[in-house]
Amino acid sequence: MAEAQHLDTPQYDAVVIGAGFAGLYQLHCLREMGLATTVFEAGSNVGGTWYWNRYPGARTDSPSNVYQFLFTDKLVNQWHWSERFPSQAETERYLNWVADQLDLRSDIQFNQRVDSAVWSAENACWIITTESGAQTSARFVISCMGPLSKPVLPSFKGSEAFEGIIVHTSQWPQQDIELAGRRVAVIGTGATGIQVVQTIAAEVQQLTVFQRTANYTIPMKNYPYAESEPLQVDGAQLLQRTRQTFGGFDFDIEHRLWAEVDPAERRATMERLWSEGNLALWVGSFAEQLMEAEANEAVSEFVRQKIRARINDPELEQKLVPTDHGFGTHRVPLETGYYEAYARDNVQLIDANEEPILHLTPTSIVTAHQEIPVDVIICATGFDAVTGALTNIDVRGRDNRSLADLWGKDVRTAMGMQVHGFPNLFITSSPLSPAGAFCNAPTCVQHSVEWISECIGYVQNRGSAIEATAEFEAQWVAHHDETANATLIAKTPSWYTGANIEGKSSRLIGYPGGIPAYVEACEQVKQNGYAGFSIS
Ligand code: NA7
Repeated sequence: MAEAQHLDTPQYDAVVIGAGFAGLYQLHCLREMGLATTVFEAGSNVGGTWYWNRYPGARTDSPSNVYQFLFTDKLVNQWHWSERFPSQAETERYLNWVADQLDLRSDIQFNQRVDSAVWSAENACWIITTESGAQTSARFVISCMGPLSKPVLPSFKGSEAFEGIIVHTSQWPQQDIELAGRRVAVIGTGATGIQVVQTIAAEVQQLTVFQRTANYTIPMKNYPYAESEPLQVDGAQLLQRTRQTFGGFDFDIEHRLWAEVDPAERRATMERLWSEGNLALWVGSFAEQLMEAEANEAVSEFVRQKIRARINDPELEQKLVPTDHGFGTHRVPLETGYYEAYARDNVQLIDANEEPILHLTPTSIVTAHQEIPVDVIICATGFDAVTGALTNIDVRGRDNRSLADLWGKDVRTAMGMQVHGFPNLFITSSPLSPAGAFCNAPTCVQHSVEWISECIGYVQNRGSAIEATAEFEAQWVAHHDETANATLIAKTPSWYTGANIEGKSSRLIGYPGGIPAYVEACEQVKQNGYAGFSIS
Protein backbone atom coordinates (compact mmCIF):
# COMPACT_ATOMS: atom_id res chain seq x y z
CA MET A 1 0.00 0.00 0.00
CA ALA A 2 1.20 3.53 -0.74
CA GLU A 3 2.76 5.47 2.09
CA ALA A 4 2.41 9.18 2.64
CA GLN A 5 5.89 10.62 2.49
CA HIS A 6 7.49 13.81 1.15
CA LEU A 7 4.09 15.09 0.26
CA ASP A 8 3.89 18.46 1.93
CA THR A 9 2.86 19.82 -1.43
CA PRO A 10 0.77 17.44 -3.51
CA GLN A 11 2.08 16.92 -7.01
CA TYR A 12 -1.29 17.78 -8.56
CA ASP A 13 -4.33 19.68 -7.47
CA ALA A 14 -6.47 16.93 -8.90
CA VAL A 15 -6.27 13.44 -10.31
CA VAL A 16 -9.13 12.31 -12.53
CA ILE A 17 -9.60 8.59 -13.14
CA GLY A 18 -10.99 7.75 -16.58
CA ALA A 19 -11.06 9.58 -19.92
CA GLY A 20 -14.61 9.02 -21.13
CA PHE A 21 -17.37 11.63 -21.26
CA ALA A 22 -16.98 12.48 -17.56
CA GLY A 23 -13.20 12.46 -17.35
CA LEU A 24 -12.73 14.63 -20.44
CA TYR A 25 -15.13 17.27 -19.19
CA GLN A 26 -13.76 17.10 -15.65
CA LEU A 27 -10.24 17.70 -16.93
CA HIS A 28 -11.42 20.60 -19.06
CA CYS A 29 -13.28 22.27 -16.17
CA LEU A 30 -10.46 21.92 -13.64
CA ARG A 31 -7.89 23.15 -16.12
CA GLU A 32 -10.07 26.17 -16.92
CA MET A 33 -10.01 26.90 -13.17
CA GLY A 34 -6.22 26.82 -13.26
CA LEU A 35 -5.86 23.55 -11.35
CA ALA A 36 -2.92 21.29 -12.12
CA THR A 37 -4.78 18.15 -13.18
CA THR A 38 -3.80 14.81 -14.62
CA VAL A 39 -6.00 11.97 -15.87
CA PHE A 40 -5.17 8.30 -15.48
CA GLU A 41 -6.78 6.19 -18.18
CA ALA A 42 -6.47 2.40 -18.32
CA GLY A 43 -7.05 2.34 -22.09
CA SER A 44 -4.67 3.47 -24.78
CA ASN A 45 -6.99 6.27 -25.90
CA VAL A 46 -9.94 8.39 -24.81
CA GLY A 47 -13.57 7.26 -25.03
CA GLY A 48 -14.34 5.28 -21.87
CA THR A 49 -17.38 3.11 -22.56
CA TRP A 50 -17.01 3.91 -26.26
CA TYR A 51 -13.37 2.88 -26.25
CA TRP A 52 -13.97 -0.47 -24.54
CA ASN A 53 -17.36 -1.60 -25.91
CA ARG A 54 -16.42 -2.18 -29.54
CA TYR A 55 -18.54 -5.31 -29.97
CA PRO A 56 -20.54 -5.75 -33.20
CA GLY A 57 -23.65 -3.58 -33.23
CA ALA A 58 -22.68 -1.33 -30.30
CA ARG A 59 -24.52 1.98 -30.48
CA THR A 60 -26.19 4.46 -28.18
CA ASP A 61 -29.80 4.10 -27.07
CA SER A 62 -29.89 7.89 -26.65
CA PRO A 63 -30.30 10.16 -29.68
CA SER A 64 -27.25 12.14 -30.72
CA ASN A 65 -28.83 15.54 -30.04
CA VAL A 66 -28.65 14.82 -26.29
CA TYR A 67 -25.84 12.26 -26.34
CA GLN A 68 -23.12 14.85 -26.71
CA PHE A 69 -21.55 17.77 -24.87
CA LEU A 70 -23.78 20.81 -24.86
CA PHE A 71 -21.81 23.11 -22.56
CA THR A 72 -19.88 25.09 -25.16
CA ASP A 73 -20.40 26.48 -28.65
CA LYS A 74 -16.90 25.24 -29.39
CA LEU A 75 -18.39 21.74 -29.60
CA VAL A 76 -22.10 22.17 -30.32
CA ASN A 77 -22.99 21.89 -34.01
CA GLN A 78 -19.31 21.64 -34.93
CA TRP A 79 -19.51 17.85 -35.05
CA HIS A 80 -21.93 16.47 -37.62
CA TRP A 81 -23.59 13.31 -36.41
CA SER A 82 -24.36 10.95 -39.26
CA GLU A 83 -27.42 9.36 -37.67
CA ARG A 84 -29.96 9.69 -34.89
CA PHE A 85 -28.51 6.87 -32.75
CA PRO A 86 -24.76 6.90 -33.35
CA SER A 87 -22.64 3.78 -33.51
CA GLN A 88 -19.79 2.99 -31.13
CA ALA A 89 -17.28 3.92 -33.83
CA GLU A 90 -18.83 7.35 -34.41
CA THR A 91 -19.21 8.09 -30.70
CA GLU A 92 -15.59 7.09 -30.12
CA ARG A 93 -14.50 9.34 -33.01
CA TYR A 94 -16.55 12.16 -31.49
CA LEU A 95 -14.82 11.83 -28.10
CA ASN A 96 -11.43 11.80 -29.80
CA TRP A 97 -12.43 14.97 -31.64
CA VAL A 98 -13.55 16.55 -28.34
CA ALA A 99 -10.17 15.69 -26.77
CA ASP A 100 -8.44 17.41 -29.69
CA GLN A 101 -10.74 20.44 -29.80
CA LEU A 102 -10.21 21.08 -26.09
CA ASP A 103 -6.54 20.10 -26.32
CA LEU A 104 -6.87 17.59 -23.51
CA ARG A 105 -4.45 14.83 -24.46
CA SER A 106 -1.32 16.38 -22.98
CA ASP A 107 -2.83 15.96 -19.50
CA ILE A 108 -3.97 12.36 -19.94
CA GLN A 109 -1.73 9.44 -19.01
CA PHE A 110 -2.83 6.43 -21.08
CA ASN A 111 -2.36 2.74 -20.25
CA GLN A 112 -2.33 3.67 -16.56
CA ARG A 113 -4.75 1.64 -14.50
CA VAL A 114 -5.10 2.94 -10.96
CA ASP A 115 -4.43 0.31 -8.33
CA SER A 116 -4.92 2.22 -5.10
CA ALA A 117 -5.82 5.63 -3.72
CA VAL A 118 -4.92 6.28 -0.10
CA TRP A 119 -5.84 9.39 1.88
CA SER A 120 -3.05 11.02 3.82
CA ALA A 121 -4.68 13.00 6.63
CA GLU A 122 -1.36 14.54 7.55
CA ASN A 123 -0.91 16.16 4.17
CA ALA A 124 -4.58 16.38 3.19
CA CYS A 125 -4.01 14.65 -0.10
CA TRP A 126 -4.48 11.36 -1.91
CA ILE A 127 -1.61 9.06 -2.82
CA ILE A 128 -2.48 7.34 -6.06
CA THR A 129 -0.60 4.26 -7.19
CA THR A 130 -0.97 2.81 -10.67
CA GLU A 131 -0.49 -0.81 -11.71
CA SER A 132 3.05 0.01 -12.82
CA GLY A 133 3.85 1.02 -9.23
CA ALA A 134 4.19 4.73 -10.04
CA GLN A 135 2.92 7.05 -7.30
CA THR A 136 1.34 10.47 -7.54
CA SER A 137 -0.21 12.75 -4.96
CA ALA A 138 -3.16 15.05 -5.45
CA ARG A 139 -5.40 17.18 -3.27
CA PHE A 140 -8.57 15.92 -4.99
CA VAL A 141 -9.49 12.69 -6.75
CA ILE A 142 -12.46 12.52 -9.09
CA SER A 143 -13.64 9.10 -10.18
CA CYS A 144 -14.90 9.26 -13.77
CA MET A 145 -14.93 5.56 -14.50
CA GLY A 146 -18.51 5.29 -15.70
CA PRO A 147 -21.27 3.12 -14.25
CA LEU A 148 -20.59 0.05 -16.38
CA SER A 149 -16.90 -0.61 -16.58
CA LYS A 150 -16.22 -3.68 -14.46
CA PRO A 151 -17.35 -6.65 -16.56
CA VAL A 152 -18.87 -9.81 -15.13
CA LEU A 153 -17.69 -12.99 -16.82
CA PRO A 154 -19.29 -16.35 -16.07
CA SER A 155 -16.92 -19.19 -15.31
CA PHE A 156 -17.41 -22.47 -17.16
CA LYS A 157 -15.92 -25.82 -16.34
CA GLY A 158 -13.47 -26.67 -19.09
CA SER A 159 -12.91 -23.08 -20.24
CA GLU A 160 -9.12 -23.32 -19.84
CA ALA A 161 -9.05 -26.11 -22.44
CA PHE A 162 -11.43 -24.35 -24.85
CA GLU A 163 -9.57 -23.76 -28.11
CA GLY A 164 -11.79 -21.00 -29.45
CA ILE A 165 -12.27 -17.45 -28.25
CA ILE A 166 -14.16 -16.40 -25.11
CA VAL A 167 -14.71 -12.67 -24.94
CA HIS A 168 -16.75 -10.22 -22.88
CA THR A 169 -18.42 -7.57 -25.01
CA SER A 170 -16.68 -4.76 -23.10
CA GLN A 171 -13.27 -6.32 -23.71
CA TRP A 172 -13.66 -6.63 -27.46
CA PRO A 173 -10.18 -6.39 -29.01
CA GLN A 174 -9.11 -3.36 -31.05
CA GLN A 175 -8.18 -5.63 -33.95
CA ASP A 176 -11.75 -7.06 -33.96
CA ILE A 177 -12.75 -10.73 -34.07
CA GLU A 178 -13.63 -12.36 -37.37
CA LEU A 179 -17.14 -13.80 -36.99
CA ALA A 180 -18.19 -14.31 -40.61
CA GLY A 181 -18.78 -17.98 -41.31
CA ARG A 182 -17.96 -19.05 -37.75
CA ARG A 183 -20.00 -20.81 -35.08
CA VAL A 184 -20.81 -18.33 -32.37
CA ALA A 185 -22.56 -18.45 -28.99
CA VAL A 186 -23.90 -15.33 -27.29
CA ILE A 187 -24.59 -15.51 -23.56
CA GLY A 188 -26.93 -12.83 -22.21
CA THR A 189 -29.79 -10.89 -23.75
CA GLY A 190 -29.62 -7.48 -22.09
CA ALA A 191 -29.15 -4.29 -24.12
CA THR A 192 -25.74 -5.52 -25.25
CA GLY A 193 -26.67 -9.11 -26.15
CA ILE A 194 -29.60 -7.85 -28.19
CA GLN A 195 -27.37 -5.50 -30.20
CA VAL A 196 -24.89 -8.32 -30.84
CA VAL A 197 -27.50 -10.90 -31.86
CA GLN A 198 -29.34 -8.68 -34.32
CA THR A 199 -26.05 -7.57 -35.87
CA ILE A 200 -24.24 -10.88 -36.37
CA ALA A 201 -27.13 -13.30 -37.05
CA ALA A 202 -26.89 -13.01 -40.84
CA GLU A 203 -23.11 -13.09 -40.92
CA VAL A 204 -22.19 -16.10 -38.81
CA GLN A 205 -22.51 -19.73 -39.81
CA GLN A 206 -24.35 -20.75 -36.67
CA LEU A 207 -25.56 -18.59 -33.77
CA THR A 208 -26.64 -20.02 -30.43
CA VAL A 209 -28.10 -17.57 -27.94
CA PHE A 210 -28.31 -18.42 -24.24
CA GLN A 211 -31.09 -16.39 -22.67
CA ARG A 212 -31.73 -16.37 -18.94
CA THR A 213 -34.28 -13.55 -18.90
CA ALA A 214 -36.31 -12.27 -21.85
CA ASN A 215 -36.42 -8.49 -22.03
CA TYR A 216 -39.03 -5.97 -23.10
CA THR A 217 -37.73 -3.95 -26.03
CA ILE A 218 -38.73 -0.98 -28.17
CA PRO A 219 -37.94 -0.83 -31.90
CA MET A 220 -35.27 1.82 -32.46
CA LYS A 221 -36.21 4.41 -35.05
CA ASN A 222 -32.82 5.26 -36.41
CA TYR A 223 -32.23 7.41 -39.51
CA PRO A 224 -29.32 9.17 -41.16
CA TYR A 225 -28.77 12.92 -41.08
CA ALA A 226 -27.94 14.11 -44.55
CA GLU A 227 -24.53 15.76 -45.03
CA SER A 228 -26.36 18.75 -46.41
CA GLU A 229 -28.77 18.92 -43.50
CA PRO A 230 -26.90 17.93 -40.35
CA LEU A 231 -28.47 17.90 -36.91
CA GLN A 232 -28.46 21.43 -35.48
CA VAL A 233 -29.31 22.19 -31.86
CA ASP A 234 -29.42 25.20 -29.57
CA GLY A 235 -26.86 23.89 -27.08
CA ALA A 236 -27.60 26.17 -24.14
CA GLN A 237 -31.34 25.71 -24.44
CA LEU A 238 -31.09 21.96 -24.87
CA LEU A 239 -28.70 21.61 -21.93
CA GLN A 240 -31.19 23.43 -19.74
CA ARG A 241 -34.06 21.33 -21.11
CA THR A 242 -32.29 18.04 -20.35
CA ARG A 243 -31.96 19.12 -16.73
CA GLN A 244 -35.68 19.73 -16.53
CA THR A 245 -36.77 16.28 -17.68
CA PHE A 246 -37.09 13.10 -15.67
CA GLY A 247 -34.49 11.05 -17.56
CA GLY A 248 -32.22 13.80 -18.85
CA PHE A 249 -33.58 13.62 -22.39
CA ASP A 250 -35.37 16.29 -24.40
CA PHE A 251 -38.72 14.64 -23.62
CA ASP A 252 -40.22 14.63 -20.14
CA ILE A 253 -42.33 12.21 -18.19
CA GLU A 254 -46.10 12.30 -18.80
CA HIS A 255 -47.56 14.70 -16.24
CA ARG A 256 -51.17 13.49 -16.47
CA LEU A 257 -52.18 10.90 -13.88
CA TRP A 258 -52.76 7.36 -15.15
CA ALA A 259 -55.95 7.04 -13.10
CA GLU A 260 -57.37 10.24 -14.60
CA VAL A 261 -56.81 9.31 -18.23
CA ASP A 262 -59.37 7.05 -19.88
CA PRO A 263 -58.16 3.71 -21.28
CA ALA A 264 -58.47 4.76 -24.94
CA GLU A 265 -56.34 7.82 -24.32
CA ARG A 266 -53.80 5.77 -22.35
CA ARG A 267 -53.55 3.41 -25.28
CA ALA A 268 -53.13 6.30 -27.72
CA THR A 269 -50.39 7.74 -25.50
CA MET A 270 -48.57 4.40 -25.40
CA GLU A 271 -48.84 4.07 -29.19
CA ARG A 272 -47.52 7.60 -29.67
CA LEU A 273 -44.57 7.03 -27.33
CA TRP A 274 -43.87 3.62 -28.84
CA SER A 275 -43.70 5.09 -32.30
CA GLU A 276 -41.09 7.64 -31.20
CA GLY A 277 -38.62 4.74 -31.46
CA ASN A 278 -36.61 5.90 -28.45
CA LEU A 279 -36.83 5.36 -24.68
CA ALA A 280 -39.87 7.65 -24.24
CA LEU A 281 -42.27 4.78 -23.49
CA TRP A 282 -40.01 3.90 -20.57
CA VAL A 283 -38.88 7.21 -19.03
CA GLY A 284 -41.22 9.65 -20.78
CA SER A 285 -44.53 8.03 -19.96
CA PHE A 286 -46.91 7.84 -16.99
CA ALA A 287 -45.00 7.78 -13.68
CA GLU A 288 -47.42 5.21 -12.31
CA GLN A 289 -46.22 2.57 -14.73
CA LEU A 290 -42.98 2.36 -12.72
CA MET A 291 -44.77 2.54 -9.37
CA GLU A 292 -48.10 0.76 -9.50
CA ALA A 293 -48.59 -2.85 -10.45
CA GLU A 294 -51.80 -2.31 -12.38
CA ALA A 295 -50.50 0.49 -14.59
CA ASN A 296 -47.28 -1.43 -15.08
CA GLU A 297 -49.13 -4.56 -16.17
CA ALA A 298 -51.14 -2.58 -18.71
CA VAL A 299 -47.98 -1.19 -20.32
CA SER A 300 -46.23 -4.56 -20.04
CA GLU A 301 -49.09 -6.23 -21.90
CA PHE A 302 -49.05 -3.48 -24.53
CA VAL A 303 -45.37 -4.20 -25.19
CA ARG A 304 -45.87 -7.97 -25.07
CA GLN A 305 -48.48 -7.66 -27.82
CA LYS A 306 -46.04 -5.68 -29.94
CA ILE A 307 -43.38 -8.35 -29.47
CA ARG A 308 -45.82 -11.24 -30.12
CA ALA A 309 -46.82 -9.63 -33.41
CA ARG A 310 -43.23 -10.02 -34.60
CA ILE A 311 -42.86 -13.74 -33.81
CA ASN A 312 -44.51 -16.51 -35.83
CA ASP A 313 -43.37 -19.50 -33.84
CA PRO A 314 -45.26 -20.37 -30.60
CA GLU A 315 -42.19 -21.92 -28.97
CA LEU A 316 -40.08 -18.84 -29.72
CA GLU A 317 -42.90 -16.61 -28.53
CA GLN A 318 -42.99 -18.45 -25.24
CA LYS A 319 -39.28 -17.84 -24.77
CA LEU A 320 -38.98 -14.28 -26.07
CA VAL A 321 -42.02 -12.62 -24.52
CA PRO A 322 -41.16 -11.55 -20.96
CA THR A 323 -43.60 -12.52 -18.24
CA ASP A 324 -41.45 -12.70 -15.10
CA HIS A 325 -41.02 -8.95 -14.55
CA GLY A 326 -42.79 -5.77 -15.49
CA PHE A 327 -41.95 -3.38 -18.31
CA GLY A 328 -39.27 -0.88 -17.32
CA THR A 329 -38.18 -2.64 -14.14
CA HIS A 330 -35.12 -3.78 -16.09
CA ARG A 331 -33.28 -1.50 -18.51
CA VAL A 332 -35.34 -1.40 -21.73
CA PRO A 333 -33.16 -2.00 -24.80
CA LEU A 334 -33.92 -0.52 -28.20
CA GLU A 335 -33.69 -3.10 -31.00
CA THR A 336 -33.63 -3.39 -34.78
CA GLY A 337 -34.64 -6.72 -36.30
CA TYR A 338 -33.90 -8.61 -33.09
CA TYR A 339 -36.93 -10.93 -33.20
CA GLU A 340 -36.55 -11.57 -36.90
CA ALA A 341 -33.02 -12.86 -36.23
CA TYR A 342 -34.54 -15.87 -34.44
CA ALA A 343 -36.58 -16.79 -37.52
CA ARG A 344 -33.32 -17.57 -39.33
CA ASP A 345 -32.35 -21.23 -39.79
CA ASN A 346 -28.85 -20.61 -38.47
CA VAL A 347 -30.04 -19.14 -35.15
CA GLN A 348 -30.99 -21.16 -32.09
CA LEU A 349 -32.35 -19.73 -28.83
CA ILE A 350 -31.71 -21.70 -25.65
CA ASP A 351 -33.42 -21.03 -22.35
CA ALA A 352 -30.39 -20.93 -20.06
CA ASN A 353 -32.53 -21.66 -17.00
CA GLU A 354 -33.90 -24.93 -18.40
CA GLU A 355 -30.78 -25.84 -20.29
CA PRO A 356 -27.74 -24.26 -18.65
CA ILE A 357 -24.22 -24.66 -19.91
CA LEU A 358 -22.72 -27.67 -18.08
CA HIS A 359 -19.18 -27.41 -19.36
CA LEU A 360 -17.00 -26.64 -22.34
CA THR A 361 -14.94 -29.07 -24.38
CA PRO A 362 -12.04 -27.76 -26.48
CA THR A 363 -14.45 -27.16 -29.36
CA SER A 364 -17.98 -27.05 -27.98
CA ILE A 365 -20.53 -26.07 -25.35
CA VAL A 366 -22.23 -28.94 -23.57
CA THR A 367 -25.72 -28.58 -22.09
CA ALA A 368 -27.99 -31.24 -20.59
CA HIS A 369 -29.57 -31.81 -24.01
CA GLN A 370 -26.90 -31.19 -26.63
CA GLU A 371 -23.32 -30.52 -27.57
CA ILE A 372 -22.96 -27.36 -29.63
CA PRO A 373 -19.76 -26.88 -31.66
CA VAL A 374 -18.55 -23.27 -31.25
CA ASP A 375 -15.60 -21.16 -32.34
CA VAL A 376 -16.40 -17.98 -30.41
CA ILE A 377 -18.28 -17.46 -27.13
CA ILE A 378 -19.44 -13.88 -26.63
CA CYS A 379 -20.33 -13.05 -23.03
CA ALA A 380 -22.83 -10.19 -23.00
CA THR A 381 -23.18 -10.88 -19.32
CA GLY A 382 -23.14 -7.38 -17.89
CA PHE A 383 -21.24 -5.54 -15.21
CA ASP A 384 -20.63 -5.11 -11.52
CA ALA A 385 -22.55 -1.93 -12.08
CA VAL A 386 -21.89 1.51 -10.64
CA THR A 387 -19.83 0.41 -7.62
CA GLY A 388 -17.55 -2.13 -9.36
CA ALA A 389 -15.06 0.27 -10.92
CA LEU A 390 -14.23 1.96 -7.61
CA THR A 391 -14.30 -1.14 -5.44
CA ASN A 392 -11.83 -2.68 -7.87
CA ILE A 393 -9.35 -0.05 -6.67
CA ASP A 394 -8.01 -0.18 -3.12
CA VAL A 395 -9.51 3.11 -1.96
CA ARG A 396 -8.59 3.97 1.63
CA GLY A 397 -10.10 7.00 3.25
CA ARG A 398 -9.72 8.49 6.70
CA ASP A 399 -8.39 6.05 9.33
CA ASN A 400 -7.52 3.61 6.56
CA ARG A 401 -11.16 2.70 5.96
CA SER A 402 -11.75 0.72 2.78
CA LEU A 403 -14.42 1.81 0.32
CA ALA A 404 -14.76 -1.76 -0.94
CA ASP A 405 -15.43 -2.98 2.62
CA LEU A 406 -17.94 -0.23 3.25
CA TRP A 407 -19.84 -0.74 0.00
CA GLY A 408 -19.54 -4.49 0.41
CA LYS A 409 -21.83 -4.15 3.42
CA ASP A 410 -23.86 -1.10 2.52
CA VAL A 411 -23.77 1.03 -0.63
CA ARG A 412 -24.08 4.62 0.61
CA THR A 413 -23.21 8.05 -0.75
CA ALA A 414 -23.99 11.66 0.01
CA MET A 415 -26.07 12.72 -3.00
CA GLY A 416 -23.82 10.53 -5.09
CA MET A 417 -21.10 13.16 -4.90
CA GLN A 418 -19.05 11.87 -1.97
CA VAL A 419 -18.87 9.16 0.68
CA HIS A 420 -18.46 10.04 4.36
CA GLY A 421 -14.96 9.09 5.49
CA PHE A 422 -13.40 9.81 2.10
CA PRO A 423 -12.42 13.51 2.01
CA ASN A 424 -11.74 15.17 -1.33
CA LEU A 425 -12.91 12.11 -3.26
CA PHE A 426 -15.69 12.93 -5.71
CA ILE A 427 -17.56 10.42 -7.81
CA THR A 428 -19.38 10.83 -11.11
CA SER A 429 -21.88 8.17 -12.32
CA SER A 430 -22.15 7.34 -8.68
CA PRO A 431 -24.41 5.08 -6.62
CA LEU A 432 -27.54 6.80 -5.30
CA SER A 433 -27.40 9.49 -7.98
CA PRO A 434 -29.48 9.35 -11.18
CA ALA A 435 -26.27 9.05 -13.21
CA GLY A 436 -25.77 5.60 -11.74
CA ALA A 437 -28.61 4.17 -13.77
CA PHE A 438 -31.53 6.40 -14.67
CA CYS A 439 -30.14 9.23 -16.75
CA ASN A 440 -29.07 9.99 -20.27
CA ALA A 441 -25.38 9.78 -19.41
CA PRO A 442 -24.00 13.05 -20.86
CA THR A 443 -26.76 15.05 -19.12
CA CYS A 444 -25.81 13.79 -15.68
CA VAL A 445 -22.11 13.74 -16.40
CA GLN A 446 -22.14 17.44 -17.34
CA HIS A 447 -24.16 18.31 -14.26
CA SER A 448 -22.02 16.30 -11.82
CA VAL A 449 -18.76 17.58 -13.25
CA GLU A 450 -19.92 21.19 -13.00
CA TRP A 451 -21.11 20.72 -9.40
CA ILE A 452 -17.86 19.01 -8.40
CA SER A 453 -15.74 21.68 -10.10
CA GLU A 454 -17.59 24.52 -8.37
CA CYS A 455 -17.33 22.71 -5.06
CA ILE A 456 -13.58 22.28 -5.46
CA GLY A 457 -13.30 25.98 -6.32
CA TYR A 458 -15.22 26.82 -3.14
CA VAL A 459 -13.03 24.59 -0.96
CA GLN A 460 -9.81 25.93 -2.39
CA ASN A 461 -10.53 29.36 -0.96
CA ARG A 462 -11.50 28.04 2.45
CA GLY A 463 -9.44 25.03 3.40
CA SER A 464 -7.77 21.93 2.14
CA ALA A 465 -10.36 19.20 2.52
CA ILE A 466 -14.11 18.68 2.14
CA GLU A 467 -16.03 15.67 3.34
CA ALA A 468 -19.70 14.78 3.47
CA THR A 469 -20.92 14.55 7.05
CA ALA A 470 -22.33 11.28 8.34
CA GLU A 471 -25.64 13.05 9.08
CA PHE A 472 -26.03 14.42 5.58
CA GLU A 473 -25.13 11.08 4.05
CA ALA A 474 -27.68 9.32 6.27
CA GLN A 475 -30.32 11.86 5.24
CA TRP A 476 -29.59 11.32 1.57
CA VAL A 477 -29.62 7.54 1.92
CA ALA A 478 -32.99 7.72 3.73
CA HIS A 479 -34.40 10.02 1.03
CA HIS A 480 -33.01 7.75 -1.68
CA ASP A 481 -34.54 4.66 -0.07
CA GLU A 482 -37.90 6.30 0.35
CA THR A 483 -37.92 7.38 -3.31
CA ALA A 484 -36.58 4.04 -4.51
CA ASN A 485 -38.90 1.90 -2.46
CA ALA A 486 -41.91 3.57 -4.02
CA THR A 487 -40.87 2.09 -7.38
CA LEU A 488 -41.35 -1.36 -8.83
CA ILE A 489 -37.73 -1.24 -10.02
CA ALA A 490 -36.46 -1.59 -6.46
CA LYS A 491 -38.67 -4.65 -5.98
CA THR A 492 -37.40 -6.44 -9.10
CA PRO A 493 -34.01 -8.19 -9.07
CA SER A 494 -31.62 -6.87 -11.74
CA TRP A 495 -28.29 -5.08 -11.90
CA TYR A 496 -30.21 -2.02 -10.72
CA THR A 497 -30.59 -3.74 -7.34
CA GLY A 498 -27.21 -5.47 -7.33
CA ALA A 499 -28.88 -8.86 -7.86
CA ASN A 500 -26.55 -9.86 -10.71
CA ILE A 501 -23.58 -10.00 -8.32
CA GLU A 502 -23.63 -12.66 -5.65
CA GLY A 503 -23.45 -11.12 -2.19
CA LYS A 504 -23.70 -7.52 -3.44
CA SER A 505 -25.38 -5.21 -1.00
CA SER A 506 -28.94 -4.73 -2.15
CA ARG A 507 -30.09 -1.17 -2.62
CA LEU A 508 -31.42 0.48 -5.78
CA ILE A 509 -28.16 1.64 -7.31
CA GLY A 510 -29.46 4.79 -9.02
CA TYR A 511 -31.59 7.59 -7.61
CA PRO A 512 -34.99 7.32 -9.31
CA GLY A 513 -36.40 10.71 -8.24
CA GLY A 514 -35.70 12.26 -11.64
CA ILE A 515 -33.16 14.78 -12.82
CA PRO A 516 -35.02 17.98 -11.84
CA ALA A 517 -35.39 16.86 -8.19
CA TYR A 518 -31.77 15.79 -8.08
CA VAL A 519 -30.45 18.97 -9.70
CA GLU A 520 -32.52 21.01 -7.23
CA ALA A 521 -31.14 19.05 -4.25
CA CYS A 522 -27.58 19.66 -5.45
CA GLU A 523 -28.34 23.34 -6.03
CA GLN A 524 -29.73 23.74 -2.51
CA VAL A 525 -26.57 22.27 -0.98
CA LYS A 526 -24.44 24.64 -3.03
CA GLN A 527 -26.58 27.69 -2.27
CA ASN A 528 -26.27 26.89 1.43
CA GLY A 529 -22.49 26.93 1.36
CA TYR A 530 -22.21 23.18 0.83
CA ALA A 531 -24.37 22.41 3.82
CA GLY A 532 -23.93 18.77 4.73
CA PHE A 533 -20.24 18.86 3.92
CA SER A 534 -17.51 19.90 6.36
CA ILE A 535 -14.49 21.86 5.21
CA SER A 536 -11.24 21.70 7.14
P1 NA7 B 1 -27.09 -6.58 -18.52
O1 NA7 B 1 -28.22 -5.69 -18.77
O2 NA7 B 1 -26.64 -6.79 -17.12
O3 NA7 B 1 -27.40 -7.96 -19.22
C1 NA7 B 1 -26.63 -9.10 -18.96
C2 NA7 B 1 -27.33 -10.29 -19.53
O4 NA7 B 1 -26.52 -11.45 -19.32
C3 NA7 B 1 -28.67 -10.58 -18.89
O5 NA7 B 1 -29.51 -11.08 -19.90
C4 NA7 B 1 -28.31 -11.66 -17.87
O6 NA7 B 1 -29.40 -12.44 -17.51
C5 NA7 B 1 -27.32 -12.44 -18.67
N1 NA7 B 1 -26.41 -13.26 -17.89
C6 NA7 B 1 -25.54 -12.84 -16.95
N2 NA7 B 1 -24.83 -13.89 -16.49
C7 NA7 B 1 -25.29 -14.99 -17.15
C8 NA7 B 1 -24.97 -16.35 -17.12
N3 NA7 B 1 -24.01 -16.82 -16.30
N4 NA7 B 1 -25.63 -17.21 -17.94
C9 NA7 B 1 -26.58 -16.73 -18.77
N5 NA7 B 1 -26.94 -15.44 -18.85
C10 NA7 B 1 -26.29 -14.58 -18.04
O7 NA7 B 1 -25.77 -6.07 -19.31
P2 NA7 B 1 -25.70 -5.40 -20.75
O8 NA7 B 1 -24.28 -5.32 -21.07
O9 NA7 B 1 -26.62 -6.05 -21.70
O10 NA7 B 1 -26.28 -3.97 -20.52
C11 NA7 B 1 -25.71 -3.13 -19.54
C12 NA7 B 1 -26.04 -1.71 -19.86
O11 NA7 B 1 -25.26 -1.28 -20.97
C13 NA7 B 1 -27.42 -1.44 -20.28
O12 NA7 B 1 -28.28 -1.31 -19.24
C14 NA7 B 1 -27.27 -0.15 -21.03
O13 NA7 B 1 -27.28 0.93 -20.13
C15 NA7 B 1 -25.97 -0.27 -21.68
P3 NA7 B 1 -30.35 -12.00 -16.26
O14 NA7 B 1 -31.13 -10.84 -16.77
O15 NA7 B 1 -29.42 -11.62 -15.15
O16 NA7 B 1 -31.15 -13.20 -15.97
